Formats: sequence, C-alpha cells, structure tokens
Amino acid sequence: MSDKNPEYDFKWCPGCGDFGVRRALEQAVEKRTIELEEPIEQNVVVAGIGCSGNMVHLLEGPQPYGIHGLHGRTLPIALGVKMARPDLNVVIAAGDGDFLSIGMEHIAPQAQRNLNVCAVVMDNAVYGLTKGQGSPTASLGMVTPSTPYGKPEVSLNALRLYLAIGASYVASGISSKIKDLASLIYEGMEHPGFSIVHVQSPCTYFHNTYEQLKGNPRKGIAPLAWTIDDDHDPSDIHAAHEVVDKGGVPLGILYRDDAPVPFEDRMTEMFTRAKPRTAQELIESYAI
Ligand SMILES: Cc1ncc(C[n+]2csc(CCOP(=O)(O)OP(=O)(O)O)c2C)c(N)n1
Ligand SMILES: [Mg+2]
Repeated sequence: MSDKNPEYDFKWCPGCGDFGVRRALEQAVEKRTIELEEPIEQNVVVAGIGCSGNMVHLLEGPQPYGIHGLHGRTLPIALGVKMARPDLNVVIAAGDGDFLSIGMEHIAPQAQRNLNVCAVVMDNAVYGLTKGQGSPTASLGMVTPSTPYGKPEVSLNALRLYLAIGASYVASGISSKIKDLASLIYEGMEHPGFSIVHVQSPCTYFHNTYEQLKGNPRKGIAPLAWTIDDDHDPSDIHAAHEVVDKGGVPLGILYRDDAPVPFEDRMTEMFTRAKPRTAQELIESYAI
C-alpha cells in the first residue's frame, strides 16, 4: 500500500471511501501545520475500532500522534487528551457504528460542553470491519447479515441529530470529493468548539452506494448527494434544519455557531477560582 513501506497494509478494500477521507484528512492537517507553523506532533488522531479506525495511521514520514482506542469511546478519550493538553489539535476518526451506535451516549454531553475537537465520522451504513451488519444509518428493510429479513428500524438521520443536540459546527461531505472534504475538515479543526464532519464513505464490499450517491443518468438514477446553496447562512440553525428537511445528502457546512466558547476556556477560568484543598480537607468535606 505504500512505496516507502511495501509491507504495510492498510486493510481497506479497493475502492473503500476511507482512502479518500484519509487523503482529505492529510491535506487538512498539512494545511494547518503549514499555516500555524506548528510541528505535526501538535495534532492527535483519536480513532475508534472499525475499518475507519485505521485512519490513525495517517501520513508517510512525520505523523500526528495517534490513539487507536476502544470501539465507541473516541469522545471520552478525546476529552481526556484535551483536558491534559488543551494546546493540541484533536481530530476524531470514527465509523458510523462506532460513533452513532455504541458511542451514541457520548455525543450530546460533548456538544453541551462544546469540547474543542473535530470528529470525522465515516458513514458506510454498515459495520464494515465485522462483515457488514447494519448500522444505525442503514435504511429500513436493508438486508444484512444481522438483518436477514430486512432492517426493521428506520435509518437514523445523523445530521438532524447533531443539530438537535447542539453541536456547534456540523458539516456533511463525501469521500470522493477530496478537496471539498479537506476544506470541511480544516474548517472544523479551526472552529473553536465541537465540530462534526459527517462523511459518506461507501463500503465497496458490503454496501456499495457510490451510484446512489452520485447518480447515474444512463440508468435513470438521480443523485442522492447535492451541494448546499452558496446563499445558505450557516449561522442560522433554522436554515440548517431546512437543509436537512430537503432530504438526500446535502454537501457543505450546515451549521456553524458564530460565537462558541470552547470547553477548555470554561475549565481554565474555573481553575482560577478553584481553591486547592489538602487530602484531609477533601475527606472531611465528604463526612456528614
Ligand atoms: C466493545 C466492542 N464491541 C464490539 C466490537 C466489535 N466491533 C469491532 S468494529 C465494529 C463495528 C465497526 O463498524 P463501524 O464503526 O461502522 O466502522 P467501519 O468498520 O464500518 O468503518 C464492531 C461491532 C469491539 N471491537 N468492541
Ligand atoms: Mg461503518
């Protein structure tokens, strides 16, 4: 998979959308590194478990730091990194199963905190690594190894969820439009708060959706993906909901809070007011 390291194998299938996401993430991190004149080690990729989790192995040569953590726990790990080292740029690489199924309980609390990280969520509507079971974003009736008679639940609209729980930056991209995706990720990293870039990243082996997403005029298939109008105002939450209501897969920035206060700023301010206590004082404070 690599000229410099021919023995290394990314374990992504040919055509996997995650290749495009990796390239976009590389471009975004590279741009940030150049613009801020920072070493690449100022960046940390916190990855979940899944095909998407391989995003932790990012670049050739100098690498961002990477933590390949636990399935569903990218956000708690990212919170820990950010609390210990608020100066680091933390990017999360998660799958739709990882983020929206087992990890679902963590999303809203981080939105309320406005944790200053950028989560890149790769949506292929399946659990790719464990052989194609349906994920929350799989559609009603979809036949998978875990739903042999069709999925009995309707699909989760992830963008609507992110807007509803108060994520302060919500963008939607597709793995095949690498430059656009790189810019959405770059903007998400720049945004001082909880950013989510939800990416359609098809699984060519278990659920190949390229044709549905891009359309095929010869077969009369209309594209699901469409670009958000230039006149959309991302600071308007109602307009963001209207974009989602139009259906399909909108591409671009849906919502961006104009004046977000990142969690680390609140914590830093709180530390200035917190009074240090001895162990004895602490124990006594718990005594009734
Ligand atoms: C706690 C826990 N539960 C289940 C698993 C098994 N497991 C590994 S990856 C995965 C699903 C991956 O799906 P997704 O997050 O969508 O990533 P993809 O492979 O599609 O990129 C599961 C269920 C695990 N590793 N740990
Ligand atoms: Mg998946």
